[in-house]
Amino acid sequence: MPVTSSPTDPTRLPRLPAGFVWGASTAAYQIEGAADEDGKGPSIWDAFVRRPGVVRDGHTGDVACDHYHRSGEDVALMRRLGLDAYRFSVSWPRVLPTGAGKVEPRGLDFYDRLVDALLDAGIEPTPTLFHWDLPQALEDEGGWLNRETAYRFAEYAAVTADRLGDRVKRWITLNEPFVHMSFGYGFGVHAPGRALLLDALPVAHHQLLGHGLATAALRAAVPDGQVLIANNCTPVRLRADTRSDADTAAASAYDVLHNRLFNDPILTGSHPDLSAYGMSDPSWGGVVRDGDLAAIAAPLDGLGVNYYNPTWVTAPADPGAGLPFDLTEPQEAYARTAFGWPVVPDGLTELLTGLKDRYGDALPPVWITENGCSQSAGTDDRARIDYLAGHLAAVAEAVTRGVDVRGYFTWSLLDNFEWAEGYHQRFGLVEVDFATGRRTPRASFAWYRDLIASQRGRTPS
Ligand code: GBH
Repeated sequence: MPVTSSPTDPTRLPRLPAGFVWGASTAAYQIEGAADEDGKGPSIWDAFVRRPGVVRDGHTGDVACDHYHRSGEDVALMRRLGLDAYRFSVSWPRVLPTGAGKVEPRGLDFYDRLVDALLDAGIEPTPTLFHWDLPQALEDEGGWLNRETAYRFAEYAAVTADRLGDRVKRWITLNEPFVHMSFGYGFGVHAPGRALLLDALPVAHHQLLGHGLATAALRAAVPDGQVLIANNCTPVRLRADTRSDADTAAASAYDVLHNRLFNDPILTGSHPDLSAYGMSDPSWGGVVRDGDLAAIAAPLDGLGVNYYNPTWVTAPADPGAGLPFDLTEPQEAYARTAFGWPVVPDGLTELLTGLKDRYGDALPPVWITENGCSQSAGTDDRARIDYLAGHLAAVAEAVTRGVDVRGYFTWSLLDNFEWAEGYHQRFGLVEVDFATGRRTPRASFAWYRDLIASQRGRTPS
């Protein structure tokens, strides 16, 4: 059955505003491989994946999609899709092998060539400066628990923008500082593998400070550039059978930790009062210094939002022990991705209108910087088409309700190294055979290509 006769016919999706930017996302450690080539230093992920038992089947990103050697082929795929923009990340230890000091020109050369190839293909390069692959040398000094890392991040931003800023005009500082803090330092399921629970909170502030200082560095290096951050945001929901005051308080606490801890400082210039939600950290007072919030709240050109699904929360079974909420499951029988994540497109409308309600005029234009789903191997990925169609309709609905959304980057262009899941979760519009590196576009690839063309009012070629 041809894709165009299905209910997800791309020509029948609501029209996004003129000039809407259509994109796809990837990240350095998840696709590049070439883990120690051309002078690249080790990152915390190069170290973490070597610990026994932390990544399913001991997979590593040593080779991944081998994008470092196949970027020409990958840009050709993007051109076939008709992408307006490509969001990739720059590997900090490729540019600065020990995180600071000596620059590795071969690392910058790789991104320089990639940027030129993208521009030749009419695709806007949209780099993210930090997608979790901190140079191991900085981890040895405490990583993001150490305030100094924020200053090193701004120096790295300046070096990278000095080289690419004549051609790259839209920059993203951090990817999902919440997930890096909680998975990396709170629970230890991602690099650097520290399980500090709420003692990880300084990692939030130091990443935000790094964002603010890097924003200033990017403004100086690229005066006509735009700066964004990509925050992982989730609407917080309660089950119908758990709606006591304690449940409501738990939902507020989770919203503060996941969403507001990272959006409030940037958009309003103040941290939410964590202690009012049962999350005090004894060191927090000393962590936040005079002037930090002014740097963090520097005006942004856009807020990047990575959305996968809502989060269901209840009051903690054991109040007083650990966190002031428990995560739970919805009662509704939602479709599930291969990862087991519920498919809830209206959660994206709820999230976007909720941001507008909360921040009002302080909310800059929003960009969906990630959205997508994992599916089992094979190229007939109808469930992915349903997922994307549903979520794009949800974006269109939010636009109708007054949210200024400027672009959409699907996660992901390629199957790739899915962190603790290794190569077991496949998020790509393009299937990758990791034994050979062979790329095979899926049904969703043709669908997304047709969607982009029809949104532009053209017949797909
Ligand atoms: C992003 O993180 C990353 O930026 C990207 O690198 C990654 O490959 C991609 O998403 C796919 O994972 O079990 O229902 O509670 C996403 C962060 C955190 C979002 C866990 C979904 C759990 C859903 N994710 N969350 S659920």
